[in-house]
Amino acid sequence: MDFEYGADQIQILEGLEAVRKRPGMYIGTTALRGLHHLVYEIVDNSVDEALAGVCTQIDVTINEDNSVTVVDNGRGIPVGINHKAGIPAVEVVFTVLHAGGKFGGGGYKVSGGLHGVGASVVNALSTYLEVQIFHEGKIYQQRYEKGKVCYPLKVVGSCETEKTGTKVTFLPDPDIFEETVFDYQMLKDRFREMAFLTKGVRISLHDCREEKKEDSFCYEGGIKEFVVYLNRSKQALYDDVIYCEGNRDGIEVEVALQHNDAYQENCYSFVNNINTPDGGTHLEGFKRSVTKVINEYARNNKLLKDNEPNLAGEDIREGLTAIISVKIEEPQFEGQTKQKLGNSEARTAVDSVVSEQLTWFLEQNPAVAKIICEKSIVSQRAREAARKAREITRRKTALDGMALPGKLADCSNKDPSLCEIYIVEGDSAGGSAKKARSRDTQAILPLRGKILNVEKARIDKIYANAEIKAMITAFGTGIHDEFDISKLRYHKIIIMTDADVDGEHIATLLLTFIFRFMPELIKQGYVYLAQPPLYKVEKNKKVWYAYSDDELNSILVEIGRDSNNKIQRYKGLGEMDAEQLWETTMDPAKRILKRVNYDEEMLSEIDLTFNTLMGDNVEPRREFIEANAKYSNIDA
Ligand code: TTJ
Repeated sequence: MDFEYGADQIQILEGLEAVRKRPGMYIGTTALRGLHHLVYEIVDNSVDEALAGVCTQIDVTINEDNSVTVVDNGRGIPVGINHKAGIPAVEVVFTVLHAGGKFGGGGYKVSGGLHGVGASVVNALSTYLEVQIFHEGKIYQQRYEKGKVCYPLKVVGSCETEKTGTKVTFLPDPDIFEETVFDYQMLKDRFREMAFLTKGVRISLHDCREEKKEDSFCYEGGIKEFVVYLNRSKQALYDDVIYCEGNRDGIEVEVALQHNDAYQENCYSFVNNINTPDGGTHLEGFKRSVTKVINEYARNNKLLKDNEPNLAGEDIREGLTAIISVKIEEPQFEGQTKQKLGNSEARTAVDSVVSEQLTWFLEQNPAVAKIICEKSIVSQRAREAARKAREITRRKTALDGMALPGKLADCSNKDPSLCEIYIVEGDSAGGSAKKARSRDTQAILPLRGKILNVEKARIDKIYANAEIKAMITAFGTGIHDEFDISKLRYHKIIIMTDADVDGEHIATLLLTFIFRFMPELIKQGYVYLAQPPLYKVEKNKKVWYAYSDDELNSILVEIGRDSNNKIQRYKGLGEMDAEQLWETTMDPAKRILKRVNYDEEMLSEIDLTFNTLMGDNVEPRREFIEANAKYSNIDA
């Protein structure tokens, strides 16, 4: 190495050594999520360049060896000597902790949260990292290994003089990361989101590994198009996406919103392009202004009479899809997971921009204003009706000491950790399950017919639904604010439906209900899907069950394909008698259960995904279940 290390460089190395010693302190985790953060960290630099208006294209490639290449057509990281450090600026970017990608100020640096730790952290955690800069007809290059400089920045070739940009390739160090294989879908989802949040930039993703894939995202409409995308499987209540934009005291505010005919509130907030699932001051400012402006409009236009109470925020936000995006120079994050914005000036900034521009929009678009007010008033009435209904149920349960639903065949054991409840589709399968079960620990709750889609029903109708009431009382935990996991009566909630499309649909609806009303049950791993067999094979009085086509084939190979084989394709649970149902699906010693799970950190993403999947499109929902129901024989 022909490079003399001075005191500055030694300090630098100690800095990066600290990153390798405690990677978790810098990127949160060395699991899959942390691995992907490396890519976001690098791409964020190019996005900053796009935000400055000097970069239009970002290409990300997952190479065959799982290294990643990011190329942009920005101005290029400066190659000149940084006088404070005495080395080229690009070297500072990759070797000095917290140097960030900014030189000469301006822009919004991301701090706190999980991003914004700087490219040097990526460098420190990579087996190697190579950077090329295209600048004034020359290609500059430098390589690092585990954060250490391999050679001083050098010119390795020439290019057209107009061409500018930066290219970075890095290979995450397997000594640091538990997982080094990138998940295409995870990157794709994030880049789509980034493209929505940075209007006009094109972000392309290429997978050069075994299964070749390619996606490209570019949205001229930015977050307006994001709202259209989120509402794509729903019916919008009006054509316009309402859009507000402005700058208050250096805080850039951008908001897009549109109501749909569903009842869920879908407000997603971002700070410096990073999702804040726990909201914070920006979201509070948004909610406050919307509530204020709509009430004012409704009063001024006599849509709300003088003697009627104000609309509550939740009434107005029923069926509302919104993106709230702020850019702030020094964001402060609060809360346990540091994902909640704390700066009070963000509250005022969003409130001011939205109040002004939403008021103006409503005045210009009275037809849209009327639709929003009327929808909110209907919601207000439904909420009032639901409150009354809930109060009645609460009083009843208090008096009756939790009257269990009549259809429930409860188990005799009272230790929840040993108890299971099977939620069974249909009365006939429910009957077989009741006969088959082990009475001591297995309870059966048969459900009749179609299950209510809680995404598509208003709250008063949900509380009035018999199947939903039965599940709530059987589980024992209560819901929402009153949810108490310590009251859970069964530590396994097992959804048992037919192994066909209808069965999967019903399972999805049940999962949706649990996810929306008692997410903790899924979070803590209490929810399972039963796996009934697809085939029964009989030969010479011996019986085999197959749970997949593959398994059927291997059984047939094993026992030989001949005319003595009798193969039965089960169309539903109802075709099995009690004994068969026990043997194949309910006997803890033999059955297979899939646990439904998602990890805490992915909650916000799943929430986004979940909403987009719960429209009328059946196919993606199934994918959701399959992707998230990890296959595990938990009894084995
Ligand atoms: C900063 O201001 C002066 C001109 O150059 C600006 C800059 O640093 N631009 C820039 C950095 N564009 N792209 C990057 C970048 C790209 C990648 C892939 C990785 C990193 C660390 C920076």
